Amino acid sequence: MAAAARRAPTAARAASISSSPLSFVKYQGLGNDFILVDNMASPTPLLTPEQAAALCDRHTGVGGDGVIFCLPAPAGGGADYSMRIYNSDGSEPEMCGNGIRCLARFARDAALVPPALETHAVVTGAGLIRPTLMEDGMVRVDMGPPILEAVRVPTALAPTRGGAAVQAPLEVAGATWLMTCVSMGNPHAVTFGTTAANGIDLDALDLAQIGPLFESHPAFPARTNTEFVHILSRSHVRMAVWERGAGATLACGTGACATVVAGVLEGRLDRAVRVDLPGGPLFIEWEGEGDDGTVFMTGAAERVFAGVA
Ligand code: ZDP
Repeated sequence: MAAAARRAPTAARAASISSSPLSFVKYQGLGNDFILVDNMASPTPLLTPEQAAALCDRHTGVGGDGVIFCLPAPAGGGADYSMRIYNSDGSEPEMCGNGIRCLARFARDAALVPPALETHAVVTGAGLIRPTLMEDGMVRVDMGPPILEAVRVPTALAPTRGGAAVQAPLEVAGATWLMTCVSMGNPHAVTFGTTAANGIDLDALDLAQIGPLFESHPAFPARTNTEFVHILSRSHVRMAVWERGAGATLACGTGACATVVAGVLEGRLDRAVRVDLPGGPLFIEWEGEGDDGTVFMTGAAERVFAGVA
């Protein structure tokens, strides 16, 4: 499967996005928006990373935070389909939480799976992930357990607890931030701020200025998604995200999962938490009592429009 978020070549803003007409459907989950492509006839994405980046451009393309391809599952593995995604800069992440909710809706809407199938088994760069289409239109996803071992996140920050980097200090923009590093298949660095207090004043945070300093910090060899969190209670937080390869987005599903895992590890949060993102709420539950429980994410996913590029 895909290598971890390969750095994309500079996206060519091509006048023509592909040589032959490409049908797509636009979906969004909490304002995290994606261009979905039925790629079931081929194991290779129908677009190059450069073409995907051009489609994602909000001025000269369709507009989106990424392009998601619904590809055939490997034969004999029992999965229903595979997911690959390119970020809006053309880099390829392993997983995408909001995206997989959109993909499950797309697979049903486009009749790529039997209509009665509620839980889909999806092959991703982070292994087999299982979204369930709920009767109320929400999608609940079994995201699997988090990866906490610092070298596997990956982060070069020195582990502070077992193999994990929990409240590990990191110098950025003249301040010492306390970072907890979690992989949900893709890398996340979660911070509740520079002290043990109740998190960050998100209204005062200059995300566009500070986000890239975390994303490309040498402490994160595969770059990182960064979550900035304000605590409202042990079961309710606000979170802002700077995404690897996509910048400030309205929501990040894997980031919301990573935030709750980090909050539990730091002793700040319970294991069932509402995460308010700029685009709306996600509901996260970390099962069990130890570090190896599965994370469940529940949230919306909606079809916006279909088109041909
Ligand atoms: O890891 C990355 O490079 C992310 N930008 C991938 C996208 C994550 C996403 N926002 C999510 O919801 O998990 C789609």
